[in-house]
Amino acid sequence: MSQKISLTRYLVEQQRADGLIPSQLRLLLEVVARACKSISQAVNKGALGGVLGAAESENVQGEIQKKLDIIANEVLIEANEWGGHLAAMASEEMDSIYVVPNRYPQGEYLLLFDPLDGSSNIDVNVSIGTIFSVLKKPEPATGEPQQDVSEQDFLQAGSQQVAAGYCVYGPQTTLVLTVGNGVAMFTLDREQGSFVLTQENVRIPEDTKEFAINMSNMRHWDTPVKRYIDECLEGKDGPRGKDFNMRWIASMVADVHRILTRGGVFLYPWDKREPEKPGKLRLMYEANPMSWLVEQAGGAATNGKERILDIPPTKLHQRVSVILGSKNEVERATGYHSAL
Ligand code: AHM
Ligand code: MG
Repeated sequence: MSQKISLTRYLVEQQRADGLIPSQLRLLLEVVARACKSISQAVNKGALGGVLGAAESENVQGEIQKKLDIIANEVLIEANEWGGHLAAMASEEMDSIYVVPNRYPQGEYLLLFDPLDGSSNIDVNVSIGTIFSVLKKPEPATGEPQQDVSEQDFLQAGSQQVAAGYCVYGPQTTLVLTVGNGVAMFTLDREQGSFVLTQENVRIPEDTKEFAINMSNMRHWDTPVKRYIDECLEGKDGPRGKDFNMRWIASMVADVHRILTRGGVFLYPWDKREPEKPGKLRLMYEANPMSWLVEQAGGAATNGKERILDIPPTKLHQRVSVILGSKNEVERATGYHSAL
């Protein structure tokens, strides 16, 4: 790319070209990007910043929080609450929604985030990231008065998202974004302090020879998932007729980033360890934004039975089974579920 295009310029040009990014949404995305820059600084400092290790608290899902989980959550809230672009926020790390305090103007958007995904990788210096999803606060029915924002307003299917993305803190800090017309990637230029467009029209190849799953859970999987992985493992002498490679980073952001970069399939399926839970990953903070990015790049995302973006959420911290990535592989693995 001969001329550097900053995130700001990209958003302004998108707004001009197709009106997909109204001013409030543009401000929102810029503020999220600024917050990610600041989280990236904290992540980079590591032990020097005293940010590693566990905090003394648990989140709503009973998981021990890391210091950086809490710092990242606070950075995102403080950055976003005063700009007038948001009505409320919801986070994987907070029990209930955070309504913008009434000392600030209320905007029309709702922001959801997993402030620091891949927490188990923080202390071992492996890539982690921030995932975010933006919805519009529903309009009251005609003639009805404007209601205070509530948790119910957040319970919209992923297909209703107006923007989604993640920022991966790895060897480079990269922000990946969709507003519904493809996927763009921006790399943080630390000298300039700005995100620079480094890839547009990201496409996921439809076929792949790479899968990502936590193999240690194999004995707990359901038959269709076991069949799919068994066939991959049989390699070129098996029914797939090709050898597969495996990668599992245990940071969804890093695994999805690899898939957006060179293809692959990612699975975090339901398993028998906790049969009452539909899966480990969270629909609203992880699966929906990632599924939309993957679809926008030509891939697919299902829970084994249906398109993730069509699932009507019933609660904020809902979990879901996830199969996403290269289209033909996702279709095959999903097909094995209905073959039963
Ligand atoms: P987190 O949001 O608490 O970090 O958990 C989500 C992460 C995903 O990033 C990753 O795909 C998965 O959990 C890894 O799980 P496991 O440790 O079971 O391999
Ligand atoms: Mg997470």
